[in-house]
Amino acid sequence: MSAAAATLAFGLAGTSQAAAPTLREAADATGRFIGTAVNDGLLNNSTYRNIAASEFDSVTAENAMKWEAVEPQRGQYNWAGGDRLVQFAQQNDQLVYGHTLVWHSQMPQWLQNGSFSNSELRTIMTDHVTTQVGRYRGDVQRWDVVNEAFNEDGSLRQSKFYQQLGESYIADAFRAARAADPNAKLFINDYNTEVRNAKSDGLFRLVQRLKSQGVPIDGVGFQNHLIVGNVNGSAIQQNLQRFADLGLEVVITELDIRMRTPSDSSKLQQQARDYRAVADACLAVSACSGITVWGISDRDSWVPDTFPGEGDACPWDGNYQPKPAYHALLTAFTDAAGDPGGPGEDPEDPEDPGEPGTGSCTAVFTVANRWATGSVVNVTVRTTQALNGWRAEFDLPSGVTVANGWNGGFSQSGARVTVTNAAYNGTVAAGGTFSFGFQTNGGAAQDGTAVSLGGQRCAAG
Ligand code: G2I
Repeated sequence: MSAAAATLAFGLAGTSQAAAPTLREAADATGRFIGTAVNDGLLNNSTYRNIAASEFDSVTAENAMKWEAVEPQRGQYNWAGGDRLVQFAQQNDQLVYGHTLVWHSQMPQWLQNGSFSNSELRTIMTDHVTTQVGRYRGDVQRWDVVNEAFNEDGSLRQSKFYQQLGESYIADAFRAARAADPNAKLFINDYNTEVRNAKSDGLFRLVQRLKSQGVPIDGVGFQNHLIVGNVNGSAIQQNLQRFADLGLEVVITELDIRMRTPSDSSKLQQQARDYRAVADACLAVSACSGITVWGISDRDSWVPDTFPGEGDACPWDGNYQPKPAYHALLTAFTDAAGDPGGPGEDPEDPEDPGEPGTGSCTAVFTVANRWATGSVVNVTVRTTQALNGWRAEFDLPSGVTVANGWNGGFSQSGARVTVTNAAYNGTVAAGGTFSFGFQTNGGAAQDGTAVSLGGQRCAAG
């Protein structure tokens, strides 16, 4: 267990007076980062500053590192806002996520309206990337090198760069960034790519092409500007996983979940469940290194300006009070850290469901039905090895118990449920599957819960 996890466990095991962990402590115990977009103009508001410093261990410039802010005149750079962010991060022991180098939006006028030959435009782009990444070499750990390159149908957006340079502008931007800071991780970032659809398929194919061409890309950012009541956690998890399976890091880069305003308690509760679903999706994918929320407070969010009548999308309300969404994020991390089969796992622990990705099994843990105080779950496990009797294990959320089960023998100790084969389904051929199901009391199970087989953690199937 890491020092942070030990601290967290100690904090939780204490009396009810023990201080709750902050988001960053809870995220740290899972090995993930929790970030926020930072609005440069608000850094002199002490409430804002305190929350940004104490609750987050990663910061992204909401606007200060965009091309129009950084290079307002050709070749003349203004680093004031970016430098303030880096200094803030260093004072508070935070990561910096650089946003963004090449984007069709928020380009300076000289670039937007200028006419350049193709080769001149390519040089302008690579010079900008080289200069900005070089400026923050060692200070910025991840960069959104290319932002929002896609149309909704999965084709490449007709930005100035694409129109003049074709798809190769993307590879050139990544190469320039790698040369300027070989240690920074380089991302492509987009919105409406959270689940599998035409746009994320286009992104997936592009990333495959870039990888096959040896272009230095390390990760994919998924913005997650979402709508309350319209969040499908397992679809998000599956989509993150398919990009992770290409050997890439994945990050939730700009999470907010908006609603029609005014809010009410049922919308706020639904929003909390939606935040939790996104966090759980990331936490279920080992290559998902962190989550950044796009703003701290509802009062500072970009949403109402862009979507009139909608808002209240952030984890803190307009008075900087934490909302149910905040507590949902916190609980997602603390539950994951406390789940020995989850991201905070301890491989030395004999009770641990095992290291992920051992390759001997895959499991699909599906919540088929849920209500306030219970759920119905189906689990299917595929094994690569022939089995003569089996034992499957998984953890339920705190307070949730198995009421009754089928196609297996069930026992529960604390959160841990152990299921052994029934008389009729213990023999499974190599490559074959077995299934069981159960009903819960005391709350619902979580879709995609990790399952182990004979002590080996199964990959999500
Ligand atoms: O639109 C939401 C986000 C989508 N993904 C990329 C992000 O970079 C983008 O962030 C938003 C910022 O949150 C806004 O604050 O990007 C907007 C611009 O596309 C930002 O808004 C702009 C305002 O529209 C401008 O009027 C303002 O001058 O911020 C500018 C700088 O303060």
